[in-house]
Amino acid sequence: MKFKLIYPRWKKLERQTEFHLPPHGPVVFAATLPDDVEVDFVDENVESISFDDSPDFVGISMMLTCQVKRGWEIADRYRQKGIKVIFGGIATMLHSEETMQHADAVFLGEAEGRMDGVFRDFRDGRLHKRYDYMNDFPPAESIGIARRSILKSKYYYYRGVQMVDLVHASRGCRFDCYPCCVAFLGGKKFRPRPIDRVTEELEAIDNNRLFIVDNSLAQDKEWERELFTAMIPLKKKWCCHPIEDDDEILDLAAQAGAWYVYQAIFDTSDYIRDRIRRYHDHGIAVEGTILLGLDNHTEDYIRRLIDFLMKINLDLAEFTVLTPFPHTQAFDDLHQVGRIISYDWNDYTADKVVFRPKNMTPEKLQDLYTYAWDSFYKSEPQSYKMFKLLQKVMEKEKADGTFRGRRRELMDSRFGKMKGSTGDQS
Ligand code: B12
Ligand code: SF4
Repeated sequence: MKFKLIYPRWKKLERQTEFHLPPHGPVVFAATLPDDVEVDFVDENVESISFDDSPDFVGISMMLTCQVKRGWEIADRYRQKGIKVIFGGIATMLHSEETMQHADAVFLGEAEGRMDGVFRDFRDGRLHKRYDYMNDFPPAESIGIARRSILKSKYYYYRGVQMVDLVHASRGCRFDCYPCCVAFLGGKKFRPRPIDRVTEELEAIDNNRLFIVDNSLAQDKEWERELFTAMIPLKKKWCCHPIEDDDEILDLAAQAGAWYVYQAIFDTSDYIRDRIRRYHDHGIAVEGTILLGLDNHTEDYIRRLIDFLMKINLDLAEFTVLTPFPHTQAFDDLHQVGRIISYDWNDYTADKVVFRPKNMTPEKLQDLYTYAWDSFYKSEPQSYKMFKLLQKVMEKEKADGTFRGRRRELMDSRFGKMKGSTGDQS
């Protein structure tokens, strides 16, 4: 059966250097499909969709709120041709009612162990409108090796440098932060995958540089200790969300190849200053993620926050504005008191102000957002800071003999990787 799986395009942050990472949800999902399903994957961020074909069944995988309207348009076109469409992924769960208007089926929840049933229903002509497995999580042991062979690897290069491959070692998050919908999606329980399954997957990936996309690695010290210890012999280099603030764990992470972390910077405290310093002490770089527009933010506060960022030697910074994504506390609070000014999901890119801030006008916050990017990258442009970060990983690779060389990268970027070298095990 021919199944066309589509990942709709979305608008990247206005000020961010534009590059594309290989989508993760679709490849993890593809590993759950029955063996006889032939997958044709299109990432619309890197190639256009040809609507001239006639697949047996279409799947649309949506991660972000700013993808949903495009996802619906794509579905409408296939459904006009009489082809059935199923939606899944994070943004499908966040926008399920609206998405149902454009779907033959919506799948809510994690796909492991469920696709044989869904595809049987499709073949038998009794596809359900809604498959709801929210809060009914499959065992972490059932998460297979992502089916990366569906990706067209030649697209995931930036100026001849291969982008990181994505992988995850756990699901769920035991924190429940104000602007975040992860508790709604994956529950508040930390669900680690068995470490041998993770290392098996890491070994199978033909890319030395990875992005471990887990919500936060700082959820279970013992697990981190075991995971990093098991990763040391693999000599991979990776970025991730926060790592436990503990010298022994940071040291193990560095030995296991921690390259840089995305770390939220929410105030100008000594705690934050020291947190960043401790990563640096262990040779781990830091990309600060800074959310602007919280209720305690005044113009003066934001300006001071940016001055502070310059002093703590962040390697990179990514600024976004508070965005009330559905199924977050932020959405409930702002919606309830009528402070949301746009419900157009295309505006929910995290660089547009879609609500009325408490201490300033929306226009002022929008200006401060631009000011933040401009000020931080004034003395050293973003591309230069990115290059310095790349140099750091190359130094680490040269030190342990894993450096692939620019020539090989350039060949791969032009001609794609040799067949069979994508690490797919499915
Ligand atoms: C990785 C990631 C990214 C990567 C994505 C890279 C890539 N190419 O994939 C990057 C760094 C680009 C990114 C960017 C952003 N992200 Co992000 N990201 C994530 C993260 C951490 C993991 C997503 C993931 O891969 N999960 C693992 C996969 C395996 O799970 P999954 O996709 O749900 O797939 C499963 C099922 O859904 C199902 N499935 C998937 N597809 C399909 C399809 C069909 C047909 C079916 C049936 C089933 C199915 O099968 C899979 C296996 O069970 C999530 C948090 C999270 N835990 O989910 C946030 C998250 C998705 N991001 C979020 C946000 C806010 C952003 C940003 C907007 C802001 C920011 N800076 O963080 C930016 C985008 C800004 C912009 N305009 O450019 C929010 C979502 C907000 C929203 N509603 O839009 C999340 C939920 C985090 C949060 N804190 O709330 N992100
Ligand atoms: S995923 Fe990050 S932001 Fe969301 S609840 Fe967990 S720690 Fe907080």
